Amino acid sequence: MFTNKAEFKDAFINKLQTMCGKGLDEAGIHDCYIGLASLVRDCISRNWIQTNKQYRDQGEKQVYYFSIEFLLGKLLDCHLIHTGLRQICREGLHELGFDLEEVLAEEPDAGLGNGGLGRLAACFLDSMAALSLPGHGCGIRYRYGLFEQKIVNHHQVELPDHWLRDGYIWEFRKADKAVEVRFGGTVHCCKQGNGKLAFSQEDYESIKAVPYDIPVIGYGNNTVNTLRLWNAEPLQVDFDLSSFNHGDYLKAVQYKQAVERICKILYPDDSFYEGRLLRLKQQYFFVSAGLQSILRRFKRRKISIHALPSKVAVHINDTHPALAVPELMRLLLDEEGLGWEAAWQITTETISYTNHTIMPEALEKWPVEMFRTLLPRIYMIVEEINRRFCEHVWNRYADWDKVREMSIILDEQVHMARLAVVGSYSVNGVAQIHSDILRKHVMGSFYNFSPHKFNNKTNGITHRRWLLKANPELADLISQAISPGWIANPQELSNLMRYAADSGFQDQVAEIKRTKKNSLAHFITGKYGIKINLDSIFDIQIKRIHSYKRQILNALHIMDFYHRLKQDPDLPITPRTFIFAGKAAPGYFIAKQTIKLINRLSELINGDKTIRDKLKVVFLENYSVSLGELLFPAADVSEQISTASKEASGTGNMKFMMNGAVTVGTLDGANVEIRAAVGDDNIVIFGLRAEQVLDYYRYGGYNAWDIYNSDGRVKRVLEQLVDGFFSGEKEEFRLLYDYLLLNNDEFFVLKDFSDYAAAHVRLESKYNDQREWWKMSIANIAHSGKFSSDRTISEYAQGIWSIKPVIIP
Ligand code: 26W
Repeated sequence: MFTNKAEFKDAFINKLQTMCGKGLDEAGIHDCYIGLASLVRDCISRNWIQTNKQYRDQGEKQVYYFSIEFLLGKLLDCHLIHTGLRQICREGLHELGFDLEEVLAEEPDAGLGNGGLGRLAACFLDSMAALSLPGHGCGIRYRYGLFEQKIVNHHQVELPDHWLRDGYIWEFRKADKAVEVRFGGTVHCCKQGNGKLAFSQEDYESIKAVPYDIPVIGYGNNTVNTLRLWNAEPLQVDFDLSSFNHGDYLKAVQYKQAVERICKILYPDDSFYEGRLLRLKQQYFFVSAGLQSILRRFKRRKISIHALPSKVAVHINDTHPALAVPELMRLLLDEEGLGWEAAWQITTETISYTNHTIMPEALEKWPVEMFRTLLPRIYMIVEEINRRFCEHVWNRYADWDKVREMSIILDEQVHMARLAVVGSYSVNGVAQIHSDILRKHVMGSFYNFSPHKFNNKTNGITHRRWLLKANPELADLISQAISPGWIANPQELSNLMRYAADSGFQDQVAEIKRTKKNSLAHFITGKYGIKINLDSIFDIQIKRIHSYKRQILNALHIMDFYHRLKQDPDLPITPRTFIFAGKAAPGYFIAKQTIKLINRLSELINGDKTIRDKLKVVFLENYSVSLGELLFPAADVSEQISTASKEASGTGNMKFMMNGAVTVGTLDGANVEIRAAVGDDNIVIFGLRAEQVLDYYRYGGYNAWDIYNSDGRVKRVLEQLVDGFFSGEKEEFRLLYDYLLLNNDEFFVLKDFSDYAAAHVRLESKYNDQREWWKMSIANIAHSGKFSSDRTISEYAQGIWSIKPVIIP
């Protein structure tokens, strides 16, 4: 341990020797990263052990957050902030001739997630540790994270993300805590002496699940929780290859490869369900391993298994870990020897479930045949869960249509959301409007059947990463103004409202925004050679590329904006820089065409000398947590323009708000609550409301051609997709054109266009009154406390999990 700069420098030099075998003069920047990170590791190791011991000794209830994704990003800087070591390290490194920022850049981004759901899981871990709550993550150690995106000739190209190439300093392999996971084979049933049936699986394929633990470090306390990621390995690692005859040798190698495939890649789809066998394997693999290790630890305490729900909560992040329901049943029935009723009671008092999407194409439905072949015993249990559940439904309604509507197994498919709802004691949505839609529409019959299960937990983000780390200048200014109490209690940010109209304070906020815009502009110019006007409005849309998120609406509006400028080069407009970033699922054609459209637009406009610095369009490659940390603080305007009812919550909207950007958005997801928090004057809302959208879907009455024929601006920009406007190639964006018009514009892009354009006019006039603008900006920061994930996690802890803080001495 070190407590001052001199001690730090000694310890650091020592680490370079022991970890890298190098003296100070030979050490490169990566050596410095390894040296610094392993020093931090040493510093927290005592607390990690102490935390586990305290949890064991005190025996309070703990929660396990099961998620197929954890989008962690870089960790070292957060660890330095949380442990309070940052200043000492920064200065110490400086005196040794190194720059902390450069050292931090050496860390690979742990990109083990697609987007919202995975990043939420990471924010939740951070908040649990900060609030001293006994809560841990359980997931998969993917060899390859989400693909790296490059833009080549305007197109997205995917490259593998080999994030583990140089090793990962934060993971600890725990070989002694491995468990066995079984796939396939057949189930045998025999009657025991006591008359009970016993089930055993035979001729199965066995796999070893080895945990890799990553410490999750609390802010300003001694808590170090654990994120446990499972790796799949062959059961007999050290089989002697030479002892196999030729056939067996091949078999052995094939077995090894098949096992290693399980954890090889993160599936890059975040809204289209595809019934892939390997994905089902991944799901069962980590769920089974996670539950086995929880039960093993629980049983060491020698208390009745019936007490499980009072000591353990298992939360499933969407339906990907929903096999937790039948797997916990299996362990209780087959391994613990409980009867069905007792096992069911324990299971349904232990598991809770969050839904993250209402998009029908995202709902997981596994083919029965595949499910039964891969997981024969689990399938039997699901059948029995369903048989009993359908009986209840029948007894209540005596209506076959109701039974069909709610059956977990239907038309040769296993409906995972239904399994999750039936097997959980709590079901929540992630923003008020989303929870309302679940209750009223998507899960209406389940809500009517068991209304007590349903609740809302509006998402949040960790203000430690998204403000303290990403924008230390703003964080310092806030602390000077209202004292640093907001860091422990983010709701105190509301005290900033006292300064919203203070011109001196406004100037300071504006100055910081300019600094952050400047850093981003430098990055863009350095990487893409595009010159950026710092006096322009930085208008940013960063998220996965998806039709419902409507990047196309943004692009069409920019085309219209460009047209107006071309018509009248002296048009009195405030200059704009439109920035996009986001990945498309590799097989998602429309999303990839959208990326191409934006990149074509960028090339055309940025290369147009007549436009000069009035308009720029930038598509940044490879959106990631780290890139987000550069972008959110630099935004003036936050684009949150999904078709109302489609975005469950959104969390980027919160990151922008916390950094003082003003939202232009629809009344969708958490935008609704952002508006309620900041008030109508501090947000720009446009477009159809959710109920209108849902009514159109149900009753019809919308015709995209009507808009096309009546709105000249809409018609012109659509025509430009197919008239050679971009490159002379006429039909270049025919498929986008057809997609919008022939599908009757399923996400109401045309319908919302004119209102969106009007919203941008309102936005511009607000921006032009700079005093008013900075007042709005400050109001957004001041009201962002509600969207800290500390608030969200406190609500989960009290309202769902019933867990309390455990203070680590
Ligand atoms: C089976 C394919 C698949 C994979 C991932 C379907 C659906 C998903 C996720 C549930 C998609 C997702 O990330 N949803 C987002 O969750 C965020 C956190 O709650 C919300 O803020 C976003 O609105 C929601 O789209």
